[in-house]
Amino acid sequence: MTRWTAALLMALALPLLTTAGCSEDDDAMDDAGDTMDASTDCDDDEYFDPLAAACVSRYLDDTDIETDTTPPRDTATQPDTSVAPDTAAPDVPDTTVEDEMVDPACDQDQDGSLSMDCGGDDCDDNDFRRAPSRGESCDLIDNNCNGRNNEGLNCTFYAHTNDSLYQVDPFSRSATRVADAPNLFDIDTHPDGTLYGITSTSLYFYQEIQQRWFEVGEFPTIEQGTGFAIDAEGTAFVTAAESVYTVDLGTAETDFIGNLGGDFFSSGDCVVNKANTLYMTSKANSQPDTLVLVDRNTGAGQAIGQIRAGNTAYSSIFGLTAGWGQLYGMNTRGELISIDANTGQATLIHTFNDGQGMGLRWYGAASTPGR
Ligand SMILES: [Ca+2]
Ligand SMILES: [Ca+2]
Ligand SMILES: [Ca+2]
Ligand SMILES: [Ca+2]
Repeated sequence: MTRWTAALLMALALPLLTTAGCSEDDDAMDDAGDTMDASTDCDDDEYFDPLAAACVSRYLDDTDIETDTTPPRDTATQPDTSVAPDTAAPDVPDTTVEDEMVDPACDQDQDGSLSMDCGGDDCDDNDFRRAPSRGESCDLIDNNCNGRNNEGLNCTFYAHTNDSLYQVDPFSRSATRVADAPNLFDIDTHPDGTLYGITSTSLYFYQEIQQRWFEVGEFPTIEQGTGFAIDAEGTAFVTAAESVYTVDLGTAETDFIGNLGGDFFSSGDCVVNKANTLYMTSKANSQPDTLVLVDRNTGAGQAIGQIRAGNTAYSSIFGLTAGWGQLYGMNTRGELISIDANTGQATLIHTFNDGQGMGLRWYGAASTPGR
């Protein structure tokens, strides 16, 4: 580069640099001057907006207000969530306070629910088995105080006539026919829920889904088997005339246990209750049915008492069943009775008719799986 060339370039560059620097400084100074001037000039209810380089009202206009209404929706949602726990929380301490300050006269059955007179919701303050906090169970009372009894529960056992299988509800006193029955003498329920039945010659089981009976096998040795019961371990017993047998539910093979002894003669049925005790009904000539305790190991019988209610004696009790801690009997006159297992004392619950004025001829009954 020659000295001349360098001098020329300097001459060209200097004005450019000077021009650029001078113009920026001038603008900045102008802006600063404008700002100071404008802010000074704004009214009291205005402020100076440097971006718009103008005075702007300090108050929101309509557009601003509309935009600002959006956030409250969030604010509205948030309080809701926080309110819920707040409302729930006071309930707990309130109850505790009530419990602590309960007047004994307001909870006479001491089930924790106050009587209606005291502003509580105990539908029966004289019965601790009834309170809104109770679960419903199969019996004659509305346990949970909702005005309905045994709702949502299956409170039935199976019973049969010579040709039909029924589900019997001893609480609502109803019998619903569910299937045919192959001339059964008696039935009972295995702890696994399977229903078995015997005829004079064979063992059957009931397939609930198909509503059909299937034969397991023929009895090789039993004659006149009339009573049939299955205990809590699944051992099946047959009472036949003066003898007691066990039956293999898989093959229908039988084993002789022993004779009943005395004057006992199987009149229709045997049953095993919740305590795994074996009972049967026995009939002597022209006598009412007697409840008999049977020794499961020897077959020996022991009389408990005649099955009667005062002067009324019950006979032809072909169905004995245990359910909900109670022994029931059913006979050929359509009668359903409850039986006291300690005395034989009976109470008539209901007489079922066949729809033509005659009693349903009950031939057998099965215990509930839970007894
Ligand atoms: Ca109470
Ligand atoms: Ca109560
Ligand atoms: Ca109820
Ligand atoms: Ca109930």
